[in-house]
Amino acid sequence: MPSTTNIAIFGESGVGKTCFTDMFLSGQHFTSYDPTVADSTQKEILVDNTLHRLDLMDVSSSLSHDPSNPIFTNEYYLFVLSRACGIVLLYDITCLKSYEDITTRGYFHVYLNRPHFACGRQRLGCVLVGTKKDLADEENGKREVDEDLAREWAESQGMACFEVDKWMSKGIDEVMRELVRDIGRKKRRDEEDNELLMEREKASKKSEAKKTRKGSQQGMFPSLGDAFRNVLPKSKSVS
Ligand SMILES: Nc1nc2c(ncn2[C@@H]2O[C@H](COP(=O)(O)OP(=O)(O)OP(=O)(O)O)[C@@H](O)[C@H]2O)c(=O)[nH]1
Ligand SMILES: [Mg+2]
Repeated sequence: MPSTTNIAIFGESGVGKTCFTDMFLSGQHFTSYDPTVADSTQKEILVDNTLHRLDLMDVSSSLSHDPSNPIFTNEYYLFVLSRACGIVLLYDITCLKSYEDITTRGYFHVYLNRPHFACGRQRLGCVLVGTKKDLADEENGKREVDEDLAREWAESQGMACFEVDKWMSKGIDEVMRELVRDIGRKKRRDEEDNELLMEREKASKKSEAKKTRKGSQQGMFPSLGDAFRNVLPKSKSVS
């Protein structure tokens, strides 16, 4: 049985987090949602011949709350971050503000809360996803976020980006597959960093031990000269 990977879905209020989550979990977006069909937050998905079980947390709160009482510091948000290995950053293609919020404040606060990441992780898997592609594709479409703008930002942060709508079951599955791959990459980078850190610690302990051995070979009181210099009376200066 595959182990469970927790995924958080972040985004402004109304961008389509619940529709996205429900389409992935049950193949239906919530306007036709039947709670008796999909009562689980988990789904198994095949990624590069390996089965993964994903548990989705639909974080249904606005990112633009009062800054004096930001969601990012509330207990629920920290709880979500302490469980998640991957994050879907959602914005609405027809709402520039939702894009700006998630790619600046939203993303920034995720990284500000690094100490709360799951299992001491330094990196989380991430994907950027624009929703409501159907509205942008319509004649006289309502697109406010240029696809290239989103792609450039995502590339600059080392993540993939997608555009979907709430009917795109396969497209949403593909988003989640890419996220699983990114989680794997980030995990490997964390492990490499940890190995490097351990090697450095080992090397510095070794060189400390070498110094101590050298000191004891030079004599018991190698720094007595300095100590005496401070104790001995200074020669009087001739005025
Ligand atoms: N046309 C279109 N409408 C969408 C799409 N995704 C979501 N919507 C609509 O956008 C509205 C908000 O969708 P939700 O999934 O409830 O958004 P949310 O992010 O969960 O909202 P909160 O829970 O309030 O934060 C609903 O009326 C959806 O039907 C989409 O891809 N295309
Ligand atoms: Mg919702």
